[in-house]
Amino acid sequence: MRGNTVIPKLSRRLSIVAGVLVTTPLALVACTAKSDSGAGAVAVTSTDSECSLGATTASTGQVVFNVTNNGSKVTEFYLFGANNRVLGEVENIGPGVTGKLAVDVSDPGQYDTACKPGMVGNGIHQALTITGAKKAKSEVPEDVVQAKGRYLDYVRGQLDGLVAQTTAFTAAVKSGDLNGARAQFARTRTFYERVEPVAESFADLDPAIDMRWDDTEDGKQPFTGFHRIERFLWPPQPSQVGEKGDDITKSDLDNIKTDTKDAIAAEADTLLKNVTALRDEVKKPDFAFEDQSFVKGPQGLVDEIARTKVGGEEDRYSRTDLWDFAANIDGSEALIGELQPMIAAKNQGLTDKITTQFKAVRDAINQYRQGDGYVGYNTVTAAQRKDLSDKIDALSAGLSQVPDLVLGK
Ligand SMILES: [Cu+2]
Repeated sequence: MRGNTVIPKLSRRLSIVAGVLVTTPLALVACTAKSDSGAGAVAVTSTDSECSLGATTASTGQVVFNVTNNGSKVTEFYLFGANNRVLGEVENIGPGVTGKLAVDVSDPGQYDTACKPGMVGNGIHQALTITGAKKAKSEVPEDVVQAKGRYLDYVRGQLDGLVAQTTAFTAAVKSGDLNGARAQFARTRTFYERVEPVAESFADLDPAIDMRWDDTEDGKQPFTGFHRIERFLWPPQPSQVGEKGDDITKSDLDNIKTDTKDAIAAEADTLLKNVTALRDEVKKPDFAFEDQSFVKGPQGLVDEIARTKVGGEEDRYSRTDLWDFAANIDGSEALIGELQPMIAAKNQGLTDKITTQFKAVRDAINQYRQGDGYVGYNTVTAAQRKDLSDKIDALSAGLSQVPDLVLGK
């Protein structure tokens, strides 16, 4: 998980703050006037304490959100569909900046949106009603549809691996074989980190499985999943308290008194239950995820590392971050592998560039290999982290050209 994506259940979110009046921009009027086209743009204004939608209804078809951040903190915006699934999100919108989200919405009905100023907590939710006739999804080239099908097979295979490894990992935790559990922790997470674009579309399961302490609002929300167990296996020390990304906060350190053997055994059971639920959901024959998530996945995985992992915040107790980086790159390469024929047919130069950039990142990560794993990330210096991050940024820039290219836009 990229961190900071805790979202409460849909049922808890439908108490909506009513009566926020926003002047409708002219562009919106012009757009929604063509009601038969199904096109519409919703202006969203995010401040540090409010999330205002310029319209509370939109039409089926492509729904565009122009999200302006008038607050002082970086914000995010989400659209949720049935079963609390994330249909689309736009992240990292800085103060004063407008981010755009375009989502194909085929079914009319009640939807939910959220702004998340500061990228922490539950977010500020507003309902959105989608009206109009059921629409076919916008046309996606047939080769992309087929590539997505093959990618889904890969994801399902990884999730089988995740369930098997988590079964062994949680059994070790519960039996008191803590050295065995420590040895399995990073390897178990690899299966999860490879398929994050799919896992993250489950707005309840992803945080429950992979949240960080930072997502708990200093302990106001329950701390669950892999990282809770990680903290039990590698208890933080007072000397680790500090302000940097991979430091431990005081509240986190104080909270370790709740990591009793019984509490952690219960967390282990819940973790296994949640990864199994994720596997079972994705295994359903009618499971689908957004075409946009698929074509943006390669860059999304790489940006996970660049934006929210290279500082060492993900695995701050165990220092196994390099395993996660490598797994994100595995997942990104698996996605690119499926898209490659389409990219190469249209732009061989880009294919070559991406291949070279992947190799540079892989080589950078591989220099930290030790045994069948990696050195502790605490031993990687600031200058080395910067070098890694520069190579990841270059790869991200290359991958950013992929979605429009393969969708033929
Ligand atoms: Cu993660």
